[in-house]
Amino acid sequence: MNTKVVIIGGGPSGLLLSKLLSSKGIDNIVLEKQSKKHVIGRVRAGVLENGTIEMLRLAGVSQRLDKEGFMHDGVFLSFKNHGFRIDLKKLTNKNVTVYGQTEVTKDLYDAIEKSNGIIFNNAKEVIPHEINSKNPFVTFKYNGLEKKISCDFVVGCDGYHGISRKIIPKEVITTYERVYPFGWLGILSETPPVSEELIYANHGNGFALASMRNKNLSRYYIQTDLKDDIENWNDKKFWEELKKRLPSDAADRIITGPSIEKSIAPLRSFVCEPMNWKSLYLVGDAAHIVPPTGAKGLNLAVSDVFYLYNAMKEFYLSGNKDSLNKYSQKALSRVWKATRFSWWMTTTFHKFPEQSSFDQHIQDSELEYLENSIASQTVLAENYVGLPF
Ligand code: RFL
Ligand code: PHB
Repeated sequence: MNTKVVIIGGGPSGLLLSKLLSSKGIDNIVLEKQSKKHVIGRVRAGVLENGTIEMLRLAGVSQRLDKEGFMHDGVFLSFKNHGFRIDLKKLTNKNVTVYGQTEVTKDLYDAIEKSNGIIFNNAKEVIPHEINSKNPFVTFKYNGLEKKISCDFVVGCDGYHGISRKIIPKEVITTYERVYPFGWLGILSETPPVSEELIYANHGNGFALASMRNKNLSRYYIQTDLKDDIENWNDKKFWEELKKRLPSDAADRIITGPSIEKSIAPLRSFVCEPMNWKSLYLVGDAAHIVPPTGAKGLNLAVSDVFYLYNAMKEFYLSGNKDSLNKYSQKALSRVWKATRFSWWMTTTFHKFPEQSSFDQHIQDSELEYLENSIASQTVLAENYVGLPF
C-alpha cells in the first residue's frame, strides 16, 4: 500500500488530522490498535475550548456539537467551604463548551467512514521504519496478515503509551516530567448535574470536581491516594466524600445515583522535545501529558493538529517545508503555557502528602486573592478558555 501520511493512533487527534488532510485531498491512513467500540467508549475529556470547536467545524464534524454542546460562560471555584464564580465571558469575551470526548470521537469516526477515509482498527504490532530516509514505511499486522504502507510522513497520534515517541533516538529527545502523588477517582452517573457550571473545589480532604455531560449525566471526580484501589470505593462512600469536599450549598443540592462508570487516573505533567524527528511528527498525548485539572489535554492535542495540518497543507500545495520545520517549536510554545497552567491548577487545588499548614495558608491566600482580584481572575480565565493558536 501507498499513501502520503500514515497516522498511528485513532484517538481524537489522529482522527481529526485524518479528516482535515482528506478534506484537502491529502491521502492518509489511520492505524489504531483498539476496536472502534473501545476508542469511543473511553470516558475522558469534557471541556472544549473555542479554538477546538473551530477546528471541529473546519473538519465538518460540528453539527451535533453545535446542537448538543453546552456553552459555559463561567466556572466556580471553592475553598474553605465557600464558592465564588469566575465570569469567563466577561473577562475574556469567550466561553467553553461541555461536550464529551466520547461524542467528539464518535462524530469523527462517523464523518471519516461517510467520506470513505481509511482507518484500520485492531491494527497490531504497528512499527514505523526508515524514518531517517526519504522512503519511510510502516508495517503492522491486520487479521493475522503482515501489511506494509509506504508514505511521505508518519504522524504519531498514539498517546502517552504509544510507540511513536519511543523510536526517536535518545540523543535527540529530551523529556520533562512531574508525577503527582495522587490520582483522580471519576464517576459518571445518570443524575442531573449539581450545578449549571463546573465546580473546582479545594478541601482539607483533597480536591473535588463537579462536572457534567448533559442535563441528566453528571461527571464527578475526587482526589484519591495513588495506592487507592477502585474496589475500596463503593458508590455510597464516593458520594459521602464528594459531599464533604464540595461547598455545602452544592452538597445539600446534589442528587446521587448509581455510577455507570468508575475509574482512577494518575496525574502527570510530561513534555518531550522536539515534537518531530526526520519524517516523524508527534501530536497530542504522544508528545505531552497534562494533569486534567485545567481541562487542557484534548484541547492541546487539537492545537497540535492545527499547526501540523496547516504545515502539511502548505507542503503539499507549494512544496514549502518551512512550516513543517517550525512545527515542533510552534506547538511547544503553546504546550508549555498549558503545562504551566495545568500544573498551577493542580498545585493550587490538591492536597499533597507532605503539605504543611504553611502550604495550606499559601493555597488559601492564592484563592482568596483570586476571589478578590480581577487581574488574577483574568489570568485564570484567559488560560482556561484557551490561549490563541
Ligand atoms: P489518545 O486519546 O490517548 O489516543 C491515542 C490512540 O492511539 C492508540 N494507540 C495505538 N495505535 C496503534 N498502535 C499503537 N502502538 C498504539 N498505541 C496507542 C490508542 O489506542 C488510542 O486510541 O491521544 P490523543 O488523540 O492525543 O488525545 C488526547 C486526549 O485523549 C487527552 O489529552 C484527554 O483525554 C485529556 N483529558 C482532558 N482533556 C481536555 O482537553 N479536557 C478535559 O476536560 C479532559 N479531561 C482528560 C480529562 C483525561 C483524563 N484521563 C483519563 C487521563 C479527564 C481525564 C480523567
Ligand atoms: C470532565 O468533565 O471530565 C472534566 C472537566 C474538567 C476538567 C477535567 C475533566 O478539568
